[in-house]
Formats: sequence, structure tokens, C-alpha cells
Amino acid sequence: MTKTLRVAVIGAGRMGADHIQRLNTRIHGAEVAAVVDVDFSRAQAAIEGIPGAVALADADEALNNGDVNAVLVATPGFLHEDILLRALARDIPILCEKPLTPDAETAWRVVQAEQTLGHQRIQVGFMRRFDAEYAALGKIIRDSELGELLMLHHQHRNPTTPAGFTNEMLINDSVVHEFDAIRYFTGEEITSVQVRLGKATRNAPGGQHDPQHVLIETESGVLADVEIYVNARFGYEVATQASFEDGIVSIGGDNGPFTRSNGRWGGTVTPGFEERFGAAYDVEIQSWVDAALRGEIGGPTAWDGYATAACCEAGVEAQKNGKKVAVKLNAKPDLYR
Ligand code: ISE
Repeated sequence: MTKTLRVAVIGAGRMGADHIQRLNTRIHGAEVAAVVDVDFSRAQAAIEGIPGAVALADADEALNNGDVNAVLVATPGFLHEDILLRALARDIPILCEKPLTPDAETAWRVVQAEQTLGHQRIQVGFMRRFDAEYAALGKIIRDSELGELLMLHHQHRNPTTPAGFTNEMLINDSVVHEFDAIRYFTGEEITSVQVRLGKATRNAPGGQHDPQHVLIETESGVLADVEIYVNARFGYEVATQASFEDGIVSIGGDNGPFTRSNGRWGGTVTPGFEERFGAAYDVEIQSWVDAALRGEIGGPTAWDGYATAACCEAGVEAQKNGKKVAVKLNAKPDLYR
């Protein structure tokens, strides 16, 4: 049995570079064996100081490298399908950053390929499931501690958007996290999505309507709403308030340190998602590694990636027509039951 994962990280951009540092310094049972980036100098910079790691310019080279026995995919989503199908053909553990793929049709092809393989190899990088407060709220829901869950109110605010962040990306890149969180909290599929476009900020780049209000329904009728506001300027905030029959639970506020000094009170706002979810990423990657060493996966599946891609597709249609759009899902294969 494999004792150590020798990981090829494909994509050394913002998220890839973060995971390379994590694997190299904080994660047990895994090492960075190779880093691949189309920008070869970026791959070279990423392996600096990592003994035994090689920089490569091509994903195939990494997958055919005998020293590699696992892969972490952190390229832009439109490149995922091809890499995932090749990695599945090698039958090695895969951690794929979200989204699984950018649309339901390609995500379904990945699900089918894994089904043909006959066992689960892909874990999708929905890190919020590994955040301590998310996990605590999930437990309150599953244990029915406060009766039935009735509604979820989500706030998802980013300080600014990177260049090239399109209007569709408010759904595909950002609200995709809430689609996964709602499915995780309720244990149900999402049945419809509606997007309302109200008054917009002058601070959004051309082409983006910001903020947007997303209304979501699940199979049992839990209603959820998301304020997605990606040019909010003040900092980063991902928070949820859950309404139950017997109480209200809030998670995700900035909790301190809270200081009173010099005639003022307050604390600092979290600057970005790396700081907000740094600990969750560590737990997520450790969970992937531990499970992979046992021949399992340790988090969201390719089915979760497919189901959220279908929600995104409905969400982007709803952005355009303002209507409540039904989420279309194929039947869930036995592999994911
Ligand atoms: C980014 O890709 C993320 O995954 C962040 O968690 C999210 O807050 C942001 O909106 C996305 O662009």
C-alpha cells in the first residue's frame, strides 16, 4: 500500500501556489513531486526549496511520471475535463479545485468516466465543508437540535474581482460555493434558482451587474437566498444565518480579537478567502490525503461537482431571464449513493 502521496500539482496560480505551500509545510503523508504550469517559469518558482520536486510544462508529462501517484488540479475550470479524464485513466487519487468542470454536460462526462472505472477517485475542492463553523451548523441540522431547518440566508462578499471576472462568474465562480453549501446543509438537491438584479454599485467593472440576489429552493422546500456582492470594497465576508423551528444560528461573522482602545472599539475585517478559509483548506487537503492513502476519497464527490454545475447552469439562465429556472439533473448513479 502507498505510504506517501507523491502529488503532481497542475496549475501554479493563486490557488495552486497556496496548495503547494500547504502540501510542503503542513500536510502529513503527502509531498509535492511535480508542478505543472503553461508558464514554465511559474512552475520553476513554485518548486523552489522543495526537495525532489520537478517543474514541468505539460500535464501529460506529470501523469506519465513514475514518481507521481496523485494529482491536484488547480488550473482554470475549462481545462479540468481533459486532465480529469487522463488522471482517471491512470486510476490515481485526484483533488480537483472547484468547479469540477464549467458546465453540466462536461461534468456528467467526468461522472460517467468515474462510474466506468467503478470506484471513486475524484474529490472536489469545496473547502467550506471543512470550515469548523460550517461543520458545526451541519451537525445542528443533521441532529435536528433546533427542529427542522426552514430557511438559509447567505451573504457572500468579496472586496474586488480579478481582471476578466465576468457577470456569469458571479454564479459559476462564487455562488457555486453556496450551491454546494446548501446541498451539504440540507442533504437535498436544489430544484430551482432565480436571480434578481436590483440597484447596482458604480464600483463594478463593465459587464458585471453587482450585487445580485439569488433565490434557491430545495427538494423539501427549504428556501435559501444569497447576496452575492463581489466589489463590496470593505473586505471579505462569507456568512450564513439559518432559521429553524426552534432557533436561529449565525456563522461566519468576524469574531475578533475585539479591541477597545484610545476611545475606539472594533477589530479587523478578513481581507480575502485565503485568510477566511486557510484552516479549512488545510483540513480539506489532509482529509483528501488520509482518505487517498486508504484508497478512498475524503470529501465532496464528482456527483457533487456535477450537481453544482447543473445549479450554475440554471443560475446563469436565470440571470438572463429573471425567471425561476428548474435545475435539470440526470439520475444519480449507484456509485454515489
Ligand atoms: C473564488 O474563486 C473563491 O473560490 C472564493 O471562495 C469566492 O469567495 C470568490 O467569489 C471566488 O471568485
